[in-house]
Amino acid sequence: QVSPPEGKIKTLDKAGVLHRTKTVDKGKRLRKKRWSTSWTVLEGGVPTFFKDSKTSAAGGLRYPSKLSTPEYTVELKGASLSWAPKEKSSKKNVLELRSCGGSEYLIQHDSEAIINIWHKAITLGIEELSAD
Ligand code: I3S
Repeated sequence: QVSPPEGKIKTLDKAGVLHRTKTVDKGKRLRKKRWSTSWTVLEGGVPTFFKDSKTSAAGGLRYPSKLSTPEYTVELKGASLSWAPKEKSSKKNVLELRSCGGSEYLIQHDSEAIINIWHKAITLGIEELSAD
């Protein structure tokens, strides 16, 4: 069969400006929490965080006129996503993403509607990439 069966691809592609910070790097807790505000793309279940830039920070939800370079991607296979407990951040709407490689990231947006869509999209990505 040439084309994949209908409904096979469930991942939701998304892009937007998010606040994010890495809190644990391969099992090692990072001493200083530094939030970045940057363009984030989720494509084919792979999230890519772009470098913090004036363009993305000031651009709001508009597509940035000049994309900065990707900073890192996160492997969603075997990852888990949950709402971050209060002690992890004083901000609202914070998601905690844990990769199977032992790294942890916080992802935040002031809009509950927007963070809910990211929650759904990343959860679908994890399910899709971690299946069988
Ligand atoms: O959990 P923490 O360590 O209180 O996180 C806050 C600090 O990292 C702070 O940086 P300074 O230590 O340079 O002041 C950040 O600016 C805050 O955003 C961090 O807390 P929230 O609750 O916003 O994640």
